[in-house]
Amino acid sequence: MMTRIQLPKIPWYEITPENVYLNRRSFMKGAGLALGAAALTACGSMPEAGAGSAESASATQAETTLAEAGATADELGDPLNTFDQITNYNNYYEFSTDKQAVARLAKDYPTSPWTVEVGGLVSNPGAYDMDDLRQMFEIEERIYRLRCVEAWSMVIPWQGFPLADLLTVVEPKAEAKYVRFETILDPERMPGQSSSWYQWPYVEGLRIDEAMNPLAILGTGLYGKDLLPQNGAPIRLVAPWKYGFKSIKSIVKIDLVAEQPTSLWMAAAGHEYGFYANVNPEVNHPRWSQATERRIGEGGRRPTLPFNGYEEQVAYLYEGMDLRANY
Ligand SMILES: Nc1nc2c(c(=O)[nH]1)N[C@H]1C(S)=C(S)[C@@H](COP(=O)(O)O)O[C@H]1N2
Ligand SMILES: [Mo]
Repeated sequence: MMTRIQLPKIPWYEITPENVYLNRRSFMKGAGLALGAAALTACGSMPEAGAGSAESASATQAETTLAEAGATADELGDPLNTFDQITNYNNYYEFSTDKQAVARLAKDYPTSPWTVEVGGLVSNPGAYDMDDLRQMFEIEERIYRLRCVEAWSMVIPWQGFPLADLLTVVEPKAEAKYVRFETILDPERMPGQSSSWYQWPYVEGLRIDEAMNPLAILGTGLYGKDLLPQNGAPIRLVAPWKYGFKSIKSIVKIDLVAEQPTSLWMAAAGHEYGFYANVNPEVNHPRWSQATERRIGEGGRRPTLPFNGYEEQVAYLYEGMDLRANY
């Protein structure tokens, strides 16, 4: 079931500039219910299809998966990658550095029951059972491009809920400036965690305003099904304007913190993988160009878009920042 109790949310227009979603109708149609219909009425622009009240629109849309709605492309017209591609070409170093081996090695990884601890600089910390999280928040569908720092990409129809929804519930304190995420530590069942190349568990972070941006979701499924282990079941971050490594999988801990967290990749090779990791065709990786990418399933290369094509939604976060220094 995808109908959820609605908790009070920070209205999107209070946390993003006004222009963000105004002309994203193809995105809306493609994603079906990418946004609460209420957000659109609030900015005076009604959904094209199935007008009617905001509540009834979201109630009916919430039952329809992307696949059922017949969505086959993202808002740029690029076709979705297949379920098979998305679930068999994975970066998940806890299992293997071989992308084609991850699915097999992760297949039986137990992801239920699962608890996510949310704490740190918050007024209302909590340990949430995954089943409760699924009930607490309205699960939405988003078609996002995923652009790996290795210069390949896919288009993925996710389910999930805005990270902002969860943060709103735990009430970050004024001193909280960053969100720190941690993957499960389980070396007995995750063979890659025996490798001393990396400092386990996998850690990632966002600045709090990035985390509150409506594009940032906690993903719980794709193609209308719960996530498989190789994609980071049962819950992972999806921050589509950033290189894929920011979208940390199989999260067990979320902390609000005052200092910028050090991610696993910053600790391993900070000169190559910075904290921000915004997709940027103008800033090359020290060992390869980021100007183009290979879309999985496609021949040739395509240009890489600034912020992976989400510039309109996120560029305001980085105004006045040197994006070359803050790679
Ligand atoms: N815990 C954890 N999260 C991770 C990774 C990882 O190795 N471990 N790899 C990252 C990288 S490099 C990418 S490109 C994406 C890949 O997500 P996907 O396999 O679902 O496409 O997951 C990211 N999240
Ligand atoms: Mo990646």
